[in-house]
Amino acid sequence: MTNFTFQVAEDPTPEESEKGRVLFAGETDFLKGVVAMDGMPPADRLEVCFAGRSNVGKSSLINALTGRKSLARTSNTPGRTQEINFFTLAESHYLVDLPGYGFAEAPVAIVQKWQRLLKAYLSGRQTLRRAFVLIDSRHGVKPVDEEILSLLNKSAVTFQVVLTKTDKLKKGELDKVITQVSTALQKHPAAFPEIVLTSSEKGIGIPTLRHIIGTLV
Ligand SMILES: Nc1nc2c(ncn2[C@@H]2O[C@H](COP(=O)(O)OP(=O)(O)OP(=O)(O)O)[C@@H](O)[C@H]2O)c(=O)[nH]1
Ligand SMILES: [Mg+2]
Repeated sequence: MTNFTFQVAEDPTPEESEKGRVLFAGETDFLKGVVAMDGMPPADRLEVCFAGRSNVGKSSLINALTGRKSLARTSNTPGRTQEINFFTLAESHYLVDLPGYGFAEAPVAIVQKWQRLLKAYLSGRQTLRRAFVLIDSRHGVKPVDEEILSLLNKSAVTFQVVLTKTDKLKKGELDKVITQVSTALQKHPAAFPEIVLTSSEKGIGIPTLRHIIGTLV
């Protein structure tokens, strides 16, 4: 077993923040929703995706990053995002909102279809620079998250864990979940060794994530 140490991503310096801000101040638009690999837009620019369990806050995070309240559709109903949604950012990036996994109430056939598409996407997209795997800070890494982490590992896609909804936790609780997540990540060499703490609701960690996306080449 590898013995990486995982750290909480530091806040960017004012200059770094500014670069991230400028990137995300660029025009953002919904491009298309994709249900099959042959519907993917051309792989002609840098791409990052947001993966995670249903209801973890993927669409909310895209809205917080872009500063647009309803660019990506959010909902209290798990399983809201059912297609792979492509958003353009400043003509240089795609932001990709993935359907949530681990939604027990969806029909089996639908779940299998999503899983196949998700696998094909994660293992076959040349321009995918980083997958952000969102983990609800109240729950930590669950067995269903392990599946996606293993898939990313096998596909050699660098992934970075983003803890969501940290506004719901107390300081001590946050430390516990950081330890749990770090331990779970030990066995995944494709894991980027920094964890990002966020709250889309309070804007926590948003400049940090903008900066990280801005530094990918
Ligand atoms: N308190 C709090 N609630 C949040 C935060 N981010 C998202 N939520 C809530 O969590 C619920 C799910 O958010 P979504 O962004 O739709 O989640 P998703 O991961 O896109 O869900 P699916 O598309 O169904 O997989 C919504 O009710 C959001 O308002 C946050 O930072 N803090
Ligand atoms: Mg969604």
